[in-house]
Amino acid sequence: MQPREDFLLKAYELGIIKFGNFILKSGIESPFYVDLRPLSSSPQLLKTLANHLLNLVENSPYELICGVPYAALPMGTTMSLASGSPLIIKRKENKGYGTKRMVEGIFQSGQNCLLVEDVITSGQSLLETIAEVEKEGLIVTDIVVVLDREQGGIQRLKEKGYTVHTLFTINEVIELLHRFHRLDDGEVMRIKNFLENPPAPPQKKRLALDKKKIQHPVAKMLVEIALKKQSNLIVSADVISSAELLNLARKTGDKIVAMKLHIDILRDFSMELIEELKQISKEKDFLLFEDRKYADIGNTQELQFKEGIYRTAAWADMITSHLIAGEESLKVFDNVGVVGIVEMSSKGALTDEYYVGKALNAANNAPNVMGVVAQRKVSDHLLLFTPGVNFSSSGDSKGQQYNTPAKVFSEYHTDFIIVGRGIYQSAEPAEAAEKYRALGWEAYLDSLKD
Ligand code: S5P
Repeated sequence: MQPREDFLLKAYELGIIKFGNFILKSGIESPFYVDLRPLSSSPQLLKTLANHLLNLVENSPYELICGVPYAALPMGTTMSLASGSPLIIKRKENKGYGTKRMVEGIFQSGQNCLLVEDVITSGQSLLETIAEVEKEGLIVTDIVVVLDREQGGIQRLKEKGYTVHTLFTINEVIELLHRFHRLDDGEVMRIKNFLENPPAPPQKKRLALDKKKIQHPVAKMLVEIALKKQSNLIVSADVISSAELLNLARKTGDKIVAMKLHIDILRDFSMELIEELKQISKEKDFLLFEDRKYADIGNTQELQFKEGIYRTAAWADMITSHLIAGEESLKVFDNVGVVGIVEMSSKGALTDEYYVGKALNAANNAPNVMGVVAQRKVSDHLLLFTPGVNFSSSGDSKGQQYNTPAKVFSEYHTDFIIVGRGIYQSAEPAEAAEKYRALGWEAYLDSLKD
């Protein structure tokens, strides 16, 4: 018996592959289930596996090793111990607590990092990990995988130019187990049939917005409007006169879920304007979102929110606030949905990984926070608002940086795009808003397919 075969049979005895009927994460019913985590219970087998994997990549140019969390973490560690190549750790998610980066360990940009994965199916989680690792300036050329379920993942990675080394394919595992009498003919037939004609995953019936564990009543209202209008669009009405503002509200109101305001940039603010705006927002069904970006101690924020000439508390459905003063200071924003500024779109913004983690922590702890402004997916239950969206420009001369709706939906998994100049500076704001709504919604639906 070859050493690989011996390893596989021993691993099988540990329970890394089970046969029967299993519902996979995708909703597909599968006749087998693979879980390599029990391997860690046999240090000897884990060492053997690490040596097999290291043999597969002996000619690869890596300097660092990274296991895709969680199952491949012990494998990566064992490979690191056996080979002497340093390990780096990619966090599964930035949960917001603590101050940790997405990739931990000592490394330099430009170093080549070998990724280790236990099982590859569609390749999606590997692609996400690769993106995170590359974002740190590391180079990924080679990936080593213990088991390929032969469902297109390898192909997807190869198309993107990565070299994938696999220890076993699922067909090979089935054949081996059959040859060594661990599987009978009937079971082999059933499994091969499944592998040759993989069933389509059940249709995703619910939209991502729908699925968010949304608690805040204003967030619920916003999502309801979004689903009704098929729109993820918030127009940023950064105009300086009441006439322009009302005009924009009338022209774009049908297409948007909310109108974002900087009420203090108006030259002719009045409470009458607010009354008219409220009227239009009711007729056209959108929320009023004051982008005040509060950043002070609670007492001052309360005065700024409730007093002064703008009396924001009297009319805004949503407001933005920095989180820099800490969660206690957010309590003053009652009867309104707070959107916390976690990460800014402008070049050189000081909202680095460290800040994002702390800000998210404060956002998570404040019950009146319904969402955050950021340039990436940061939370499962807070809505994500992404400004810096424009089809036709890559930025301005004052530090703003733009992305397209397709990019922010597919890469950041944003919930709402915020578009300012792309709409209000257009010759036809109504048409521009419709374009951002329609293409934005399409990009959003597309982003749910993966
Ligand atoms: O990080 C941020 C946060 C916000 S709220 N970057 C931003 O651009 N914004 C706001 O979004 C900004 O204040 C402006 O009102 C809008 C973007 O406008 P645009 O004209 O650049 O699309």
